[in-house]
Amino acid sequence: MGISDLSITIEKSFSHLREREIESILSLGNGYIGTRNSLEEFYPDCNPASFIGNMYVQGPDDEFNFLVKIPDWTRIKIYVDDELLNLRTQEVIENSRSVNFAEGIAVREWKNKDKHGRITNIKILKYISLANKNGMGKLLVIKPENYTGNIRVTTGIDCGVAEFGYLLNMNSESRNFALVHMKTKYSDRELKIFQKSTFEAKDVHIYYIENSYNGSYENFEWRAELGKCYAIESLCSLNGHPMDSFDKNFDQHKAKWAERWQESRILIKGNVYDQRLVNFATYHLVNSGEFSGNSCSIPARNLSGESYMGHVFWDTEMYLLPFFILTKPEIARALLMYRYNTLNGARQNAINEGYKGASYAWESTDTGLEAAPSVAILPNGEVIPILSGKHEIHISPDIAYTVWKYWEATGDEDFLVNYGAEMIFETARYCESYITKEDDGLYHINKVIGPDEYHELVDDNAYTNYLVRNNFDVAIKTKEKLNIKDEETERWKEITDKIYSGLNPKTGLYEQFKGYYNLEYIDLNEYEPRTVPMDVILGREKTSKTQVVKQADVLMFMFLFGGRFSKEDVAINYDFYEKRCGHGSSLSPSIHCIIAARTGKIQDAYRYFLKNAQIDIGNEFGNAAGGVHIASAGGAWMSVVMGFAGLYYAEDGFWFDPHLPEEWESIEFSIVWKGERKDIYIDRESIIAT
Ligand code: IFM
Repeated sequence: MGISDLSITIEKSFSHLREREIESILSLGNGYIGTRNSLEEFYPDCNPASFIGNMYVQGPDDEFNFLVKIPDWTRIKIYVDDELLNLRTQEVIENSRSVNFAEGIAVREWKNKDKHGRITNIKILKYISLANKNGMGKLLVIKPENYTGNIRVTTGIDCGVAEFGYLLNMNSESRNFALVHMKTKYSDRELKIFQKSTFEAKDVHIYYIENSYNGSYENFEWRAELGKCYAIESLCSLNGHPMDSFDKNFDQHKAKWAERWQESRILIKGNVYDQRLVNFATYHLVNSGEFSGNSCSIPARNLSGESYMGHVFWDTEMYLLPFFILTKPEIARALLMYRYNTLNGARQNAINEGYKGASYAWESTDTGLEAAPSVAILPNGEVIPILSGKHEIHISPDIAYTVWKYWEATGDEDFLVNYGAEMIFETARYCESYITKEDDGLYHINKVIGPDEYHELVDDNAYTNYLVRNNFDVAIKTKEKLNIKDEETERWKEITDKIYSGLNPKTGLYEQFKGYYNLEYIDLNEYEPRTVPMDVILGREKTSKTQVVKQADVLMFMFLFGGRFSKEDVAINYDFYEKRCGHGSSLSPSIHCIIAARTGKIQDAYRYFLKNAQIDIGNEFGNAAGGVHIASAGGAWMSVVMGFAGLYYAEDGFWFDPHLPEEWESIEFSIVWKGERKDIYIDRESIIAT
């Protein structure tokens, strides 16, 4: 694999073991449509999949809904004198796949020698438009290198990969374009995918459409002359016939990517590899966000794979929103509007659990109703309960936190007054109904799961309590802004004063939850090097009885509320918890990077920066096949901007406390602060914001 400045290339790419991982890493998207980058002619090892951000389906026997795999618009088959070109059975002279990050284009170069010695040069470009929410395109260029012969290209939309249990094929009869028309089986929602191609060559050719249950294809047949290039341009679109020309669409898409790079790019001087890692992350962040929001959000694996079934987690608010708030606030607003639009679902969750206000779903879909499974089946067949849906309640105050951070950075009063306030109040009401006042006169939150999911049903998880307290805090501030004085505000004030925190003022250390210190200490070094998470090595039960932490928990809130803690206090907690963290989640290393950088432990920070930024490229967790870990892309951006550049912000301004890694000479990026774009330059001597 080669990663150059603004592209990533996978050479000789047909490896059975890595194929599905490559499809994720090289995926395309625009926040509304997402497509895995599969080999267009399809092999059994491939897992081609496309998703639409809000197209969730649920059957009568399903516990929850999930993003459905839609038909594959990328399918192309090439026949030379009726022989299908196939890189598994014929000689592959060259086959490489890349994504040109700068323009959001997937590029495949394939030179194939068939059994008769005929060499065909093929180039395929694919894109999902960043300028047009419903648009996709593919360009095929074919050149017979050493022969003249008959070529047939079948290009279109394949239904074989779609989930027929959930989609009904309406069997359209199209005449001069390809069209797949489907309906969701249980909700009657329509889906149409069109494709119209143009074949520029003057040569006489045959064109026909083939429609069947398995798909809709345009076919081109012609006599191809030795050494001549033939191009077929295909415009695809959702729910409407593509009207524009291929060139116009393609140009708009490329122009939009150029604009978004301008707004989002981080420049690192001094280390080319690190620059490339950050570009990789930025590419996926931009493609995840553009048309996301309002009716859909960004799933944990973006729209690039089936893991987590397209469900949306706290990952979006805590790991992706910082990037959007500071580089493209309108996308951040749309993503928060998704939470506003699912507030009724969150209210229903609270009622279902016997609480008040709004309880956001730990795993959210289009309705906001809880979509976390209640059980999972382990590889050994054991069925275990999944408690996160009922107990990982920090998602609600996490959303309130992000609403407030969005308001701090943008000053968007309209959003706060008309939408944000309601979310903040409703989540505060939920927290109030969950919390209990105990005999010690303090407020406690019992039986929760914090970010560290190795320890379930714990009391007074420090992260949850801190975020809940902040939820009341921002609710009180919002009420003050809106001139609301009422009894509930008084109650919330009392809770913020008297909520249990787990802090030992003498040592500066937070206990992750009550009783954590009594658990068995495990020296994680003894298990290194390891390729599997600690809960797999020790077993779930045993892990829960140890101090091994799955991911940043105390360190997570110290990151979120950075400006409030002294460096010494942060360092005390880092030294304690870093030793105990097994990084069983991809969300963990980036937060360790930021905390280490902020406390001046640059070598640790750099090590964690690499660990995080290589999660997908290096398949560090072994599960990239399930889709890109989009939170780790957000974590890479945060590591540079909030870690090494040391950006902090509050309502009245932003500031930097940089700690650059040894090899980095400078960092440049831009942020939007209260509607104005600021260019930031940081090196060892200066911090310049213009
Ligand atoms: O949200 C995360 C969670 O913190 C750890 N398990 C995976 C989820 C989705 O990324």
